[in-house]
Amino acid sequence: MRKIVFITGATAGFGEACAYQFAANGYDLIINGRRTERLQLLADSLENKYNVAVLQLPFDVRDEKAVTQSIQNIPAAWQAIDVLINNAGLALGRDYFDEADLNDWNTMIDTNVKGFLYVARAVSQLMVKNNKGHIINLGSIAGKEVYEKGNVYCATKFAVDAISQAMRIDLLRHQIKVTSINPGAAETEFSIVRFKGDEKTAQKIYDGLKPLTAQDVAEVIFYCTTLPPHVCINDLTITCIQQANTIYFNREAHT
Ligand code: NDP
Ligand code: 8X3
Repeated sequence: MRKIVFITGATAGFGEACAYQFAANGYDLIINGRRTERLQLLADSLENKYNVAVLQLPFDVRDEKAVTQSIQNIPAAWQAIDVLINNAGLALGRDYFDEADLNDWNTMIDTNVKGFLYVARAVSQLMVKNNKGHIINLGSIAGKEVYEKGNVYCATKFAVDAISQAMRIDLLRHQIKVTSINPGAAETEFSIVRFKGDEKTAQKIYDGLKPLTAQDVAEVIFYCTTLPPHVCINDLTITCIQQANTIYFNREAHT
């Protein structure tokens, strides 16, 4: 029987790379994001390249009703989800606490915490029904250690860390695996989104670095799903070799 992976935020970055990684390994895919044209292009590409089945599930994770209804109405043939990659998320702004924009804070909290919870809850209910499942939550190194001007983005990822621990405890009785993946700097659309389209400022984040790629992260995520049924990687922090934590980088090492 073919396996099914459900990926939120599959239209870019880690989510998109995971879609290719899992499709290459024979998974059928449920893909989510708000940009429907990108979802369509991705679905076409995955179907043509890997001969897998793809179900598009466009919704904004902040929309509680849309999330719950879309997931509850997943066609019966698609409900036995093996892996959820709970990935949709973003940072907005990098400002001192007293100068930050409240809209940015609200959007990050609504997406990274509340949206993340809506998806995890609805999918975990399907997994409980089917008596199997592996939930992979995208946290961040920013959820392990706060950095200057990281304030609320870091807080949302600390929340992801706490929720992952809580899920692991509460889903223990159903033997559902919960893995928290915590990448450091990775070059995706993340910084362009964070700096609201300012590509020059976004690029500075990676100056002198060979950062993680989306593919690096997708390969690690996929690896976590290949272990025997009794083995679970609970929590992983991944950085490029030039990053020690959220603050210390060796930007001179890369030429
Ligand atoms: P990208 O910006 O490249 O991709 C983000 C994805 O999330 C897009 O597919 C976007 O799709 C989706 N998304 C954002 N908001 C929503 C929403 N409201 N509803 C549905 N989908 C949404 O970023 P990354 O791939 O880098 O980030 C993915 C996750 O990894 C995030 O949770 C991020 O916090 C985390 N992370 C990123 C790191 C990095 O350095 N890149 C490091 C550590 C963690 P669309 O716009 O089409 O809705
Ligand atoms: C993204 C990594 O360090 O830019 O979560 O916050 S960082």
